[in-house]
Amino acid sequence: MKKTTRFKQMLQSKQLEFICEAHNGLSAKIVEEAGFRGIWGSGLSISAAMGVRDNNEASWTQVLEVLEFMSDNTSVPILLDGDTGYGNFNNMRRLVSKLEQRGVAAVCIEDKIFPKTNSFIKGESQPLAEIEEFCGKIKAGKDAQSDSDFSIVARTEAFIAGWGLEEALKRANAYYEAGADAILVHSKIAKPDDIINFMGEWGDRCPIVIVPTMYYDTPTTVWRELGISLVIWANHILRSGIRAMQDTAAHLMEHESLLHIEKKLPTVKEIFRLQGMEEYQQWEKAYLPKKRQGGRGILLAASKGNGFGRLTDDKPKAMIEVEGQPIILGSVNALRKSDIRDITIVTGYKPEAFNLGTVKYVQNEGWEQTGEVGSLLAARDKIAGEGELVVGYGDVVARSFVLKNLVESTAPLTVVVDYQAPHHKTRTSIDWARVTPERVEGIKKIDYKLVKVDPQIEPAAAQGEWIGLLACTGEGSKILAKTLDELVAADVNVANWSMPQLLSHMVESGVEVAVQYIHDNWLDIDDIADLSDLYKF
Ligand code: SPV
Ligand code: MG
Repeated sequence: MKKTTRFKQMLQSKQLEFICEAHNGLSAKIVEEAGFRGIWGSGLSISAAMGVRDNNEASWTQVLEVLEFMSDNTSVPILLDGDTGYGNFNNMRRLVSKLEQRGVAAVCIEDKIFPKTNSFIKGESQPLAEIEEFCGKIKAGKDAQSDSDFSIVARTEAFIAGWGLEEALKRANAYYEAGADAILVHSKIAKPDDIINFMGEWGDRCPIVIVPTMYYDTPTTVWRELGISLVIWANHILRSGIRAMQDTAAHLMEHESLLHIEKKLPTVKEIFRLQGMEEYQQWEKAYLPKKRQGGRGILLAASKGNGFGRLTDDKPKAMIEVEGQPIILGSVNALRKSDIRDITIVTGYKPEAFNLGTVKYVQNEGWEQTGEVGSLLAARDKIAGEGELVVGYGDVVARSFVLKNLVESTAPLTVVVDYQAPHHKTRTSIDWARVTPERVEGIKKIDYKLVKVDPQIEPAAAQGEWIGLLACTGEGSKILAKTLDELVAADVNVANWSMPQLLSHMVESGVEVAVQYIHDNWLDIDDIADLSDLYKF
């Protein structure tokens, strides 16, 4: 049902209805969620929320913009407090059509002179509009509406301005005859007498709306017995918000701490809920290109490193700086470039030397005894997950395209193998890899699978060197985690294993590990001589 129709029915129904003030998109949503079947777009509250007075200081189009947010954010009808209609009959015509365009169900106009002042400020001194002029405005509004269910509520300020019952009745009747869908009778006294007297004479000519701000202690049963159609709680959401904001601001100023108030405040998550983030995320799934979830990286950097002399007195080799940049930072940055943002470094020797900001650290307490898998186990919590996982060494630096290609691999597990072990160094231990098919066709796209990684493989029998990088898809990360858990449960002292041992074991157990071939474009920093290679890298 249209909002206009619903509001009209609320006015015309025999039961007493309530609507509640709101002053922006957020408060409108809060009012709707509380269960109100309608919203009062209060002139006082909207102007106050803008930081201006209820004296038409905000232009009518500025009010309209607020109304648009309120209307877009809710499904219940809104009755706008349209003050005097912001001018004469012609302004009223334009107002009505603009409100209809923005999904506002109804407008209330009051018989004062533009620019008005709030009814509770020197009410008696405020002039009332000429009855005929005001009736012309009502007629103009009714003629301007294109939806026959749009409602115009005519508000008389006769009691506010001190004119009394007779004038109130005269005006109400004239407005009703001019076509108003309901009459709002406003009163500023602390008792319900004006309303009771008015209703005694009015009968049921047309629906009556009241605003019991001042006579708030009148029991609701009185309104029912009088046959009031609609009660407006006109400013109470704004007032409660003001108090809450004042309290919080004062507390923060005084205590310089969130400690005593944080738990009492709505969470940031609650803000997101009110903003409708869930709906956004559903559409995001439908319309945004499927983006990989930012994955996880684990860099194993527990060892001190033996070939660096005094350089590793106070830091592990991964933190030795070349041109002001720790070795490991190259890997961290390459991971980040591949959208791997959740990076964990497994530390061991001198963990306090790591100072890389937004990465996480876990310490392998047994780093002096364990093998690389011991370090991997220290980051066990980071292994299984939704996005990709990259496991690498803190002392291996690869160009970012190497990582990017690796992360994009769709195979559950993928390793990078240099098909021609670099000659630039004299290493004691090379992680030789056997790969099938054996014939290495340059870097052609062939489905190469790992057979084994082992420094003991005869160089002539190897198809290349594993460069120390392993990537897993979400599925692959679960396979890796399961393998590790089973090995731990089997009590085979897997913590002492090297990564090549783990990879070879997985392949032997039937897990497929894909191979991406590269040549060069990576460095393994094992000793001081390698640092000069890094300098040139
Ligand atoms: C408003 O809420 O802006 C009203 C009601 O017009 S009152 O403030 O009581 O005049
Ligand atoms: Mg008002």
